[in-house]
Amino acid sequence: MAIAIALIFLVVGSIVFHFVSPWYLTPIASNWGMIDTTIDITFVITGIVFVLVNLFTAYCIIKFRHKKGSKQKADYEPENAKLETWLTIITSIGVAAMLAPGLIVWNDFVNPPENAIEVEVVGQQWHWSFRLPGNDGQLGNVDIIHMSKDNPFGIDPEDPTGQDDVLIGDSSTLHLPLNQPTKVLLRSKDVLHDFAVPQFRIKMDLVPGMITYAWFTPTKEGSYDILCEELCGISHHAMRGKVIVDNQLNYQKWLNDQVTFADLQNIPEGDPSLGKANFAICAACHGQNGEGMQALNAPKLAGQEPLYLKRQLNYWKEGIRGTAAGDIYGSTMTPLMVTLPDQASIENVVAYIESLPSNPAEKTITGNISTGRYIYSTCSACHGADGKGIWSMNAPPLAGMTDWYLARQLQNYKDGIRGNHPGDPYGYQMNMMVDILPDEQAINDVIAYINTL
Ligand code: HEC
Ligand code: HEC
Ligand SMILES: [Cu+2]
Repeated sequence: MAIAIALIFLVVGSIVFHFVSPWYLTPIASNWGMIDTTIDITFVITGIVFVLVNLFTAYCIIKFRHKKGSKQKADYEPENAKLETWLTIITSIGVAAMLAPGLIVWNDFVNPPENAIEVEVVGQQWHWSFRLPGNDGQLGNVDIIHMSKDNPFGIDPEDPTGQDDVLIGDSSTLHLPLNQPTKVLLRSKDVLHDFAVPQFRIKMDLVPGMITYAWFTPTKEGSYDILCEELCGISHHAMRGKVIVDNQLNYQKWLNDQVTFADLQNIPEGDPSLGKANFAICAACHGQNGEGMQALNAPKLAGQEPLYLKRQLNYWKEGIRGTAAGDIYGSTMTPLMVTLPDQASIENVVAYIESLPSNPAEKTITGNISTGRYIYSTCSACHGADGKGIWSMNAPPLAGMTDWYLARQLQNYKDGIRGNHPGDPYGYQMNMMVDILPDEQAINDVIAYINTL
């Protein structure tokens, strides 16, 4: 009897949960309403079967349960052609009703409309970048042999159709025009990833060595998260991007602000001799040789990865770093950006910093090295086992840099002072990673280990 009651509770509870649960599909923002309909049909059919089977079981338990003194015996009836025929027919109809709508949707899903625009989405551990075709409407050829720090997409420099390709490398944010059918071409640089935007109801794997695709029409303006829904390594959860759906006007405005492959190739290399003049001001805090000065809270810059330095300087320029409440040290850099008025001056000063000799900074932090080594096994996925940083992960070198500064940054990430700005997808990764550092002791331990590298 207890089992029968439990079954009835299970049925009633499940139905109530289904209708009042706060965890349901996110509001849809694309043309794929049919996918929701398919899910609803599956819910209804499996729901009816679930209710009937469980109530029938409960009914049998109650009706045929053992009663004291009764001589009731179960009939043995292994064959019942009539019942089996009916059950087979009903089950077949149920299964067909669940599969058929799915096949219809799938057929639409793999056949993008003629007027769909193409956008390339590139996945790598652990971020997203995007490429749009530019004025000629064609994406240039790509090949891994062309991939380098200056050409992260691997665009063939000889291919004229690639020159005007619009590249969105660093921001992890893609804009799309409202009501425009869009086909995303999916490419992975390393392992399996999966491009998913829950509000669009699309989801497709990225497979190294091939180009997969999906299509959708965004139907609501707004900002939506791009998730990687394939377990793709240690920081899979931090692989986030954004797609912002704009009206045509705002979309064009955004598009015009983006750089093309040709723009990037044409940025003149930084000139260290010009950068030296810019660096005179920086030296006041960061030291003559960019070795850092703890008294002024200014970290070592010599030996730091140039791409990372440029990104940080641009972050200060754009107010992405140094503007958070409580960022007393970061905010000292903000007014100095007037001394680097354009991209060329940033290139120059970074070229000069690159030319400076780099000696390991003085070590000021001690901690438990073996605990630190254990913690660092996670960090090494991005910063390298040797702590020298991995550029394709966008993670800067840590070994030999000023340790008190690294400790402060870890605290900043923990406090949300750094990495919380929507324009800072890499800092955001660190925001998620510092969760494995519960307290100051853990920070000191991991830095103490980094000091041994
Ligand atoms: C008034 C002192 C001061 C001057 C002058 C100064 N900085 Fe800084 N800089 C700082 C401080 C303090 C920090 C640490 C910010 C933090 O803790 O978030 C910093 C951080 C940086 C960082 C970040 C390093 C990292 O690893 O994240 C870079 C890059 C940098 N400065 C470059 C420069 C350049 C280039 C100049 C010259 C144009 C310059 N700074 C001038 C004080 C200064
Ligand atoms: C998912 C890859 C990833 C992992 C794992 C990771 N980091 Fe980072 N880390 C980054 C990236 C990317 C940046 C650069 C952020 C930026 O550009 O603003 C960074 C920046 C940092 C900085 C700031 C450096 C500076 O000069 O300001 C520190 C310190 C740091 N990481 C330490 C760690 C430690 C310690 C761990 C392990 C607990 C760790 N990271 C794990 C990707 C990672
Ligand atoms: Cu991924």
